[in-house]
Amino acid sequence: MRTPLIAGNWKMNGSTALVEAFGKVFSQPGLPANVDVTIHPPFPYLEAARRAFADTRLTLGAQTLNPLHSGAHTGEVSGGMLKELGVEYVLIGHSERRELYRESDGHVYDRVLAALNADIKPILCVGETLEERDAGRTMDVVLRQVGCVMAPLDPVQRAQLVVAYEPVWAIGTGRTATPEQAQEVMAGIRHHQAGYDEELAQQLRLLYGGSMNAKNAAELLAQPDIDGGLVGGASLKAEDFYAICQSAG
Ligand code: G2H
Repeated sequence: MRTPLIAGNWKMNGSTALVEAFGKVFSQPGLPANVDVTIHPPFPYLEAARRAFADTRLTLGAQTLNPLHSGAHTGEVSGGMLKELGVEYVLIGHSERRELYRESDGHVYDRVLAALNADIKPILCVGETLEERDAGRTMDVVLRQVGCVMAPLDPVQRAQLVVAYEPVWAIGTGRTATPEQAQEVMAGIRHHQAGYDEELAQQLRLLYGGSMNAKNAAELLAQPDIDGGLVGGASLKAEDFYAICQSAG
């Protein structure tokens, strides 16, 4: 009943040639009918991606946005600008932004609201560090990160959100959470959301992220509470990413 979503997060990687390669590979038939796919290139490639993906099932995503509408904020990009380019999803609260750019839970919430106000679906990224996992604090951390965003939203807003669980220790390390570890946390997130609204909790799409690749995707995606993936390194090769999307059907 939940449509799987596979999101490719290019981070600060990519080129016009990579955009074109994705356009070509994804114009082949063979993608399962019930899978949504979004690519999150760096901002400068969004316009080229819009053109290259026009005849494919690929939709456009961004990696962040500024919470404000416009103004004197050199280097920043607003939700309205992304919407004008055709962006449908935006990553918010990725651990790299939380850590490297000091984005707090409050900043994350402001960005989620800005995305919703621009009619862009936020993909809220959450996850614990290895230290937090070893201290038995995984669920406390993850539910705090989800709860502080979800709680103030109304049901219409909550229905727009996607949540990506990305254990920080699995990001870009080649060390993937086991399907059981990922399932346990994601079932916990869904159970927590059911406390607000059972129906919305059943509709909420939960993605796994952290060294997902063409080899381990099928096993992760077979878990009952994993509805898709947020893929970094393995989204930089069109054929590998296509294979991941195929295993989501
Ligand atoms: C986690 C993920 C994509 P990777 O950051 O968001 O990256 O698949 O390289 O671990």
